[in-house]
Amino acid sequence: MVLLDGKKTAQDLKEEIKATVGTLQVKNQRPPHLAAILVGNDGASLTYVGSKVRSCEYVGFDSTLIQLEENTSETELLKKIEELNQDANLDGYIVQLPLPKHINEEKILLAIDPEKDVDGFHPSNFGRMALEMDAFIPATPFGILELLERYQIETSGKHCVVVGRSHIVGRPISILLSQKGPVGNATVTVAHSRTENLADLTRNADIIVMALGIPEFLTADMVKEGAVIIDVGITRVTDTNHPKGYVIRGDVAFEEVASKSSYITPVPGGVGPMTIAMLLKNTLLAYQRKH
Ligand code: L34
Repeated sequence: MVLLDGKKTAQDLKEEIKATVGTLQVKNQRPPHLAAILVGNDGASLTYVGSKVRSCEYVGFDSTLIQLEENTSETELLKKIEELNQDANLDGYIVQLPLPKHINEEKILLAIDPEKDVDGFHPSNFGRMALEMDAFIPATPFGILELLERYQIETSGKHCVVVGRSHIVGRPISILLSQKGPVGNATVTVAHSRTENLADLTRNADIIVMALGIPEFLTADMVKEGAVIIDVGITRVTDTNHPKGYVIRGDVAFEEVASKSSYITPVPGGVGPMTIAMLLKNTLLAYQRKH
């Protein structure tokens, strides 16, 4: 079994991005600039956004964190988005999800200028991605492709089962893995909460992408010997023995599945750090498009 070390790969990527930013400095050009809007005080969102801001600083990007109160109105948020759309010194920005219930997520994502949509969540980017046109690819699926590529894992002709159909992970990764390209040409099955006989599907999979959000759902009996396991799940499970009061669990029962797999991502330290590195990559791409 080989561990797909997302933490290390993300660090390699950040070093590469940092080196590119260094060459801009030499040419007296301003660095790329990423902004993040966070509405409310969700603990996990604060961690993820904090990590995004710190990573920007590490690679030499400018970053702006816009923290808005939980009770911010949809109109106020739309106003902020319009400001960011107009800001010529900003290359890209994200609106961290989930948003509070009183805000219509679809309306917000539609308001983001697709040229600055480094999350790739705007329908224009999603559509372009699905049509194999130049587009921002959502950071989590993009990070999975990057991991598979750097570890030289063959996807062509392989049966890949994606468990989960969310707009930000399951759906886009299922499209991307089936497309032509260096990491692609897979035969993809999308499974979800209404799928019957899920274990029959996963037992036949060469590659399994778990993006369900149910801790330790995938067990050893559901996996073929030698399968590649990508765990996108990241749930905080209460644990009073731990100083933070919780532990992080993926969608995979790691110990038992790991011993049967050929490659597997850990949680934490797998797909999560890759998501952050690929957001930086998209921001650099947005910058390079303009320059
Ligand atoms: N707009 N909303 C928007 N864009 C995104 O790309 C995200 N996502 C998801 C949630 N909402 C979003 C993220 O950034 C999930 N996500 C994310 C980012 C980073 C990590 C996990 C999820 C991460 O760094 N995980 C660490 C552990 C962090 C911890 O201690 O909790 C890891 O090693 O997996």
